[in-house]
This record gives sequence, structure tokens and C-alpha cells, in this order.
Amino acid sequence: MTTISGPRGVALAAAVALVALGCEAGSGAATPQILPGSSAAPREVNLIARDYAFVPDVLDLVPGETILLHVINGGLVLHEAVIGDASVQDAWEAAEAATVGAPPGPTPVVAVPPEVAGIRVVVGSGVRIDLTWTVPPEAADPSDATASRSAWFVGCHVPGHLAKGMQVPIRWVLPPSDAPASAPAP
Ligand SMILES: [Cu+2]
Repeated sequence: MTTISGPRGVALAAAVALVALGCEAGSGAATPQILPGSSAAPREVNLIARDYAFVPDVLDLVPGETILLHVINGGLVLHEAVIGDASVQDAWEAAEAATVGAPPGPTPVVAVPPEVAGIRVVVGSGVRIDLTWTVPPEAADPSDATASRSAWFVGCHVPGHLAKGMQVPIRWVLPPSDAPASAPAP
């Protein structure tokens, strides 16, 4: 290995130090402020499923906003995105576990009771599915003792996928006071 010396070496070292400082400054950047979506102008949200993870690793949502969710499967196998609290996630995990050992062919149809159905998007490899969805305003209501404020997450319940890491938390972003989220649909 060649040792860099002389004025040129010093300049190079300084440049490297500047680049390192630049990275340092960028790493702590705050999450950009979210402008909540409305039914007239849904906020576009990308959720990418891979083998076996979701991107981004936390999903920011504003209670009561309307989003246009793009679920993109960049992996090689079938995935799904189930959005809801623990009761929703448990229901789908149990329902889909029952399909283990099913004969080859189309994925068996599975269902759960409507009150724990949450939002579910099943998406094949290389496919993108769009869904317009109004986030329940009460999902993050701290005054509601039954609200599972921090327990909402996105999960894939194709058997084995959750355990491989296909779950990301939902982070509730409270709307700025000057831009309230749209009222829920009646
Ligand atoms: Cu999956």
C-alpha cells in the first residue's frame, strides 16, 4: 500500500474529512413534515414488499387522512400487506397458518371476521396494487382506552413471512394544527 504524503496528501485527507462530516450531518435529519391527504387529494404512500421485509421500515400515517397506498412487490414470491392492530394481525396469522400443507395451485382463499379484517392487500411478485384508504381517526386517539395506539403495524401473514421479519410498525403522525386531517367519510 502506498503512503500518501506531501501537500497533495494533506488536501486529500481534508477532502475525506469534509465528506465524512457531510455524512454525519445528514444522518440525523428529521422526518420531513407530512401534509395529510384528503379525499380530494390523497397522499401517496409507497410500501414495498421484498423477500422478506418491508420498505420503509416504519410507516408514517396521520389519523383521519386519506392515502393512496401503492403496495409494490419487489420480491420473487407472493406477499401481502395487512394493516391493523394486534387483533387484526393475529386473526390473519391464524387464518393463513391453516393453509400450510395445502396442495400446489392457487393460494387458498382465507377470511377472517370483518371486525378484525383491517386492510389487506395481496400482491404477486413484480406487481403493484393501489388502494385508496382513509385511516380511521380513532386509531391513534389517546383518549380512547381501547385504542391500540402503538400496536398498529403492517404485517405479511403468508405462512412463515412474519417470523422472517415482514412486519413494520405504524408511526402516528399528529397533523399540524394549521392543516387538520380531513373529516372521516360519513
Ligand atoms: Cu410476505
